[in-house]
Amino acid sequence: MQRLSDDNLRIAIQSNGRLTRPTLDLLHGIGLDFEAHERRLFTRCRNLDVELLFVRDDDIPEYVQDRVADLGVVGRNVVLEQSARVEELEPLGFGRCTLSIAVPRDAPLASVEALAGKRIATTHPVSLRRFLAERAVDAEVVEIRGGAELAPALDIADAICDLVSTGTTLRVHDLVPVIDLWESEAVMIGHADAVGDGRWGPLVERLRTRIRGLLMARRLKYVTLNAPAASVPEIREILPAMKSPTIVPLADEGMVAVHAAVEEAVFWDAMERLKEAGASEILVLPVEKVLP
Ligand code: PRT
Ligand code: ZN
Repeated sequence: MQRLSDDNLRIAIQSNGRLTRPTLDLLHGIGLDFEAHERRLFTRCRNLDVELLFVRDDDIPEYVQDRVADLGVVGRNVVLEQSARVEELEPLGFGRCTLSIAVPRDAPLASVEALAGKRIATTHPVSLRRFLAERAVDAEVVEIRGGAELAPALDIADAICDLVSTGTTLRVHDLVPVIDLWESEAVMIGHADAVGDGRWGPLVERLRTRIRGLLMARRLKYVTLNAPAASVPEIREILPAMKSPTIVPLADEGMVAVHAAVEEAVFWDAMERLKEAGASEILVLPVEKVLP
């Protein structure tokens, strides 16, 4: 495949699949100004020296390894399965799934040892063989192209090894997961030469900082509240702020306003305890971007 030009950093992304929408949202979120046209191979960003290459996800690790693209966004599972020589730069928090071995509900195959001598159908033969070798289990790996969940019913295999996210596919086919091999999520990968000190290093670093800032912002809320100054020590304990909170005196004697960025996970519980500690007018605002 020919490069459009050497004037742009090239990022390979999935053209049409589960990762496409969250990947486009992420790239827009970090400030890349572009339009994604269906059935176009390339698109250029208007505001940065970046171009996007839209391809099948299976091609992305190899394209980055061969420097057809400098960076890529792809499931870690694809990188592992292809043993591609690329660097994993940033976990992206979407496309989460687990590679699991599953068996028919009534099969007594709940342990790794019980798989010895059995047939396991998978589209992830490299990962499965590696796992079985590590555990010294002698099972037959049946390589298939897709639809692993059908293999036991068709008597092609006794078990399957497939990606699971909600678990619905397994349930519908009366299968139960018994062993997890590893977890995966979408990751940004890069070619070592694009990441280092070379021509693109500074731009790659900027993009990575923005990604981290965007992902951190999604986990945070900005909380402002009013409280008696005497309650501040207790409030600081309840609000595990990113850094020290901002505390400003109010016109009312003995009252302060507290501003803090807080992890959303601690949220409702913390709000109720704040009220009990004397806080009032609690405002909770979304955080759009963070540059730590
Ligand atoms: O056309 P192209 O080759 O680009 O796409 P694709 O069809 O190969 O991939 P796609 O779009 O289906 O998935 C892209 C990536 O999404 C994968 O490489 C994973 O990193 C990630 N991902 C996350 C998943 C799943 N969750 C997932 N559940 N990929 C596939 N599945 C399949 C799984 O194989 C099984 O068939 O969904 C089914 C199970 O889903 P649940 O929700 O029923 O458990
Ligand atoms: Zn694919």
